[in-house]
Amino acid sequence: VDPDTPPDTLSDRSLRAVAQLIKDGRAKQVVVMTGAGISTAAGIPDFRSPKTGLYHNLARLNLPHPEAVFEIDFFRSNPAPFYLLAKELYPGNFSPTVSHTFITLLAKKGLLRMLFTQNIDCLERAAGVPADRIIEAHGSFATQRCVDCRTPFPDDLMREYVKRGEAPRCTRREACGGLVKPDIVFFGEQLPETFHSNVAVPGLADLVLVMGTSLLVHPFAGLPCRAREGVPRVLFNLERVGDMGTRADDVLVLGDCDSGIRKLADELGWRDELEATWRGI
Ligand code: CNA
Repeated sequence: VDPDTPPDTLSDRSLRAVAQLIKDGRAKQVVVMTGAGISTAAGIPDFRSPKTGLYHNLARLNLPHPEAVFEIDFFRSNPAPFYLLAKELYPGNFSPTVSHTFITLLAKKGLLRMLFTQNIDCLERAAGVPADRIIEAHGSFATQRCVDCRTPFPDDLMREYVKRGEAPRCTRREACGGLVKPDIVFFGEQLPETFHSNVAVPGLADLVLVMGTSLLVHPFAGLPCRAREGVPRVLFNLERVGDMGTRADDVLVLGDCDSGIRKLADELGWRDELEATWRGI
């Protein structure tokens, strides 16, 4: 979009204008879309950042290609690399960031319509975002089951296996013996039903916040496009991604997302509450 094109809804393409929209009560159905970039400050590497990303560091595991760690056929033949990674990423090892906490504040204030996350680290739940406001589009480590007979596997046992970096086997009475995998979506697997049943929700948003995602993985990457024309969409990311910035009401906040979120909190007058809530988690 021509930078001179005036926005339809915002007074200008700035965080101050976005904050004003919220303060005026004109943004009450906020839809948030997040990815690995909101958890890097918690110490969890993203996939694709050069040098620090997980894919870069998976080179040491001798995979045919880095994505193989999340491919179901590769997992069946060699689950060890995935479990090495699971040991590192398992919930409980990390704390939510300022960006996660901001989403909790939106929910507390009754402004969060829905959070769509690609993350599997469960940090949104840990930050206190209500479960019924979260769509974990790529599943999570919260539950697990046998890849063959689909029988769920107990959480406490799973935790022990993951701590040891070992792949558990199905313990169903009829001795299935299949590999157990957390309910995170691997390449080629269906997204959870809750994603499909809520996929139209971004069309109901009056404000969209996109944070810490490369918007490269479909169908998730298509969610921001579902916002109606004239609905402001704000990107908090290190780089410009997807079609963000192509609409007159898009605001690009390039840089680390915690800094961007703190700026928005400043504009809203929520900064002290944000920091206090974050410290209290
Ligand atoms: P990605 O493709 O690795 O992209 C991350 C994006 O975030 C990139 O555009 C980065 O520039 C940006 N970024 C990194 N750090 C910051 C930061 N501090 N502030 C702002 N922006 C930042 O990750 P996506 O989530 O887009 O890709 C989808 C995959 C990654 C999903 O299937 C996830 O399950 C998967 N993943 C999840 C986690 C997690 O749960 N924390 C970690 C790694 C990968």
